[in-house]
Amino acid sequence: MADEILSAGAVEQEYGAEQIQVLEGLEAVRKRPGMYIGSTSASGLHHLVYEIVDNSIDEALAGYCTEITVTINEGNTITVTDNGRGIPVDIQPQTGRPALEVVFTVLHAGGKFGGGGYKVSGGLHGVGASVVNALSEWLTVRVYKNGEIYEMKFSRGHITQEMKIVGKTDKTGTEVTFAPDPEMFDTVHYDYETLHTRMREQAFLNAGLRITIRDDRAESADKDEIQRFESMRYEGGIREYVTWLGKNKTALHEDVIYMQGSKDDATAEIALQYNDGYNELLVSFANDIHTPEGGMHETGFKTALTRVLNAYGAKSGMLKGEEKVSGEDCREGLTAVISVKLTDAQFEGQTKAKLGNAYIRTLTDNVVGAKLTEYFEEHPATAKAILEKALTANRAREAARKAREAVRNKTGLESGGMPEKLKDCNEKDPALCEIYIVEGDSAAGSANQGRDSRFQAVLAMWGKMLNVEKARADKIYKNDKLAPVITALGAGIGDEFNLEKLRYHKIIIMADADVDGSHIRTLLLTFFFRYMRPLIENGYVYSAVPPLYKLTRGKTQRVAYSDAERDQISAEMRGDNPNAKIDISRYKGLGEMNKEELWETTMDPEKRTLRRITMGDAIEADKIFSLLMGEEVEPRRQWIETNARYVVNLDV
Ligand code: TSJ
Repeated sequence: MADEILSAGAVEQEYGAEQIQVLEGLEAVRKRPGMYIGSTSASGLHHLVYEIVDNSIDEALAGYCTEITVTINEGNTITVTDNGRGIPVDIQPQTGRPALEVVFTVLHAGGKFGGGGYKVSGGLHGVGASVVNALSEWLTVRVYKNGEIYEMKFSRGHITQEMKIVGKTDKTGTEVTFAPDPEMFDTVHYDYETLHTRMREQAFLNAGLRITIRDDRAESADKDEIQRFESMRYEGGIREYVTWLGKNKTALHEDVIYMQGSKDDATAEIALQYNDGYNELLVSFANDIHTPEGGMHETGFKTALTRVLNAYGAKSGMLKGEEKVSGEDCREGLTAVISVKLTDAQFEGQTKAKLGNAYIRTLTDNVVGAKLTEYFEEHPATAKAILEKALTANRAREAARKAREAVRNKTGLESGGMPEKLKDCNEKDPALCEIYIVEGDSAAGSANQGRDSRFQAVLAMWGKMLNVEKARADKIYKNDKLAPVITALGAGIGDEFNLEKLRYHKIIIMADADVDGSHIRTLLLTFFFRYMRPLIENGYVYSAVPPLYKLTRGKTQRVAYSDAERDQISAEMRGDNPNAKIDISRYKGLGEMNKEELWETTMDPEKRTLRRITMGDAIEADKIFSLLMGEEVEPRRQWIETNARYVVNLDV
């Protein structure tokens, strides 16, 4: 056990006081990993990669690194390389140890989790190498520098090979490979798409930096639906990010509007474009860290945007007398990315994902105030189109409010009447309650019978898919497919959404692994993303993971959730008997499972797997949804073609 290795008794004979302190630091990481990486679930596992990559991005920000490569190796180890200067290897006067060793063995304050303190580099983050080291079964670092290749190895934070020269080189850079410790994490399986999404985001935020991601695992080689290699470099930075986010939407004006400004050490960059839809997509970052809870940079942006549009309206005569457009009106159909950089970022809020520095509000407000006014003066056609849209939004909002009131009164939602298709649970404490949202009556029937009705509710979804792309709030309240979801969850939608009224803290989408299932997931995620975003931000939404195969040998039955697992279990069941007959059948859909099977494989909290939906997933769903519902025929055709092949693959 790791904790035995780290016990004080064992180290005292070998190390001096300083080293004991070092080990106690890393022991603290292993005792409370959640404090350092958020959690020990899949999210924490992926966080290890981000901590390492952040160091390379710092090197890029310092102007010395142009390329970063992230590789998922066979066995779910990760290699990160860059072509920077290489971590310093000289002996530090304070510690008498090589700087490289200190980077990996001393727990640094600062970064996202502590306040101030020592920083490895002049960069903005990247202090987590020792945390990753402590949580790795093993870690190897190679530094290419001074014509030499230096190498050092560790296991669970302990040095297993002192720094030594292992060869010559004419390159410079750093290469780190680590194996996440299975003793520390619920899972050590890396998800390519999760890393891909994050790396793409980082490539957008650091214009010109090339980030390559590769998946070298054998398990993904025979599945051609998995993209195994992607090299990303965006010369246009966040301008291109906005173009990419709005790819499947119809833009209201051709050019992305880009604004930038700085004061002292702080900089603010904003890129935006309007589309003809009704939704707002505002993505903000502080020091390249996503701030889904917003903060001062978002506040400054919103205030200035509203002010500039109202001023333009008054000046151009498009707004009469006292007429005004509201903040929400001004953000209808807006896609915007805000990226600020500062040296003393304060992260606040529930998930430390909200920027607290007040001077950033002033900076962002000033930049948008000045630059957008100037842009509107130079591009009056664009300004008019945007203001026209805000005015229409203003009128529609009034109408929507009236419609909503009318529907409420008619259906009596406020009296607590629950939808017919909801089979509720007995428990009343939302923190203990789960709701399975299931498409189709047969799957919902099995789920109803299979569930533990003490704490699990089941909502059957039915009815016609509403095009949320082209619908305002009034239509959503009236839609027969979505209204029961709103009622069952109990927290309202849009600006009236109230998390405290939420009736279940686990909202589980249960759908088949086929095109229809993927449609319903996309619809629900898009709906949650647009109208109940705090659900996703707070991690309340999950996707159920039903098994793909049933394996039978005589009276023994087991299930597998992937092709790789199917092969592994089949080998296990066969044991030493190569002639054993193992029957493998593929589950065609949830409706095909009986209630016991469904409970055991997909609903029993002791045995099931749930995938937590991230903001990244939701943004992706939102894009696919726009594509499916949008007017552009060609991308839609392509998506359907790709996914049709996916289905063919599943059926092989
Ligand atoms: F996480 C990590 F520390 F292990 C790590 C650091 C992992 C990876 C993949 C790269 C890096 C890293 C660190 N890349 N580049 C650097 N650069 C420095 O540490 C560095 C180099 C030179 C100087 C200098 O002043 O000469 C200063 C620094 C901080």
